[in-house]
Amino acid sequence: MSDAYSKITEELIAGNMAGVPDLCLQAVKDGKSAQDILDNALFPGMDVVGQRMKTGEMFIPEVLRSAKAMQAGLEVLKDKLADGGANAQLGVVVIGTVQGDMHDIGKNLVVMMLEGAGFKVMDLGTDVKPEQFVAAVSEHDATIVGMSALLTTTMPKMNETVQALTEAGLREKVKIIVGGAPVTPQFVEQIGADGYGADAGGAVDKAKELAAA
Ligand code: B1M
Repeated sequence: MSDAYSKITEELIAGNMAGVPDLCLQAVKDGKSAQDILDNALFPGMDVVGQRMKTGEMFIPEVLRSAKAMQAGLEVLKDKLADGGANAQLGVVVIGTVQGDMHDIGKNLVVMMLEGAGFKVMDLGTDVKPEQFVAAVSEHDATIVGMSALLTTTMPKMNETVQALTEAGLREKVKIIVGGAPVTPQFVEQIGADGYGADAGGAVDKAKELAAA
């Protein structure tokens, strides 16, 4: 890892909300791509935070500061993550983190990349109940629903949301993409969703594929 990337990783772990975006901007000016900065500086930092959270070396307030520093870094990279399709009209995506789950960094990254690819995105935020997904699909005439979950305990809410869409008579109208660290392709099949994104880029590829189908 380069010194510049090590510094970003260190500052992310330390929760430096001003330093992380400044360093990301500097890396962009030095010719690094946004994706490279994500893959080799920001993601490795969050991995360390996750490990330290698990072992009790970091507590929630510290993890939150790191999360905010990561979000600030993402904001700086946002425009550079677009893949040039910003003028395309690929459809409307309703997206959110499922009920009971407050994790939104990965979901926000998916939102940024979908917008960059040319989708109109209605971001419902976190802790989104199945009935809120259903209402938003009708209200915005959405063609794709995206759900994110980071907790094994909230994954069943994805299944409940698929069922709620079916009961509301909307299942045929929308394609459903799910993702988040504990989600697997097998789980996607199990709940009858249409696609899986292992990461934000994968989510966008799947959304484009489903939009074209
Ligand atoms: Co939480 N947390 N957390 N946490 N947290 C995890 C997820 C955990 C793995 C940490 C650990 O123990 N090692 C663990 C979950 C264990 C499990 O269920 N298997 C955990 C826990 C236990 C908890 C609490 C229960 C802790 C507690 O209170 N005791 C609590 C739950 C709160 C709640 O949600 N109800 C909690 C709270 C928090 C904070 C609020 C402090 C904070 C979240 C802040 C925020 O998001 N605004 C937080 C954080 C930051 C984490 C870790 C450290 C980092 C998550 C993250 O942002 N990663 C996380 C450990 C880890 O993942 N290493 C952890 C970076 C992000 C870019 O990756 O979100 O995976 P990710 O997104 C990826 C892919 O998953 C994918 O694309 C993204 C990358 O390109 N993706 C999609 C995501 N959504 C997608 C949707 C798609 C497609 C792809 O289609 C629609």
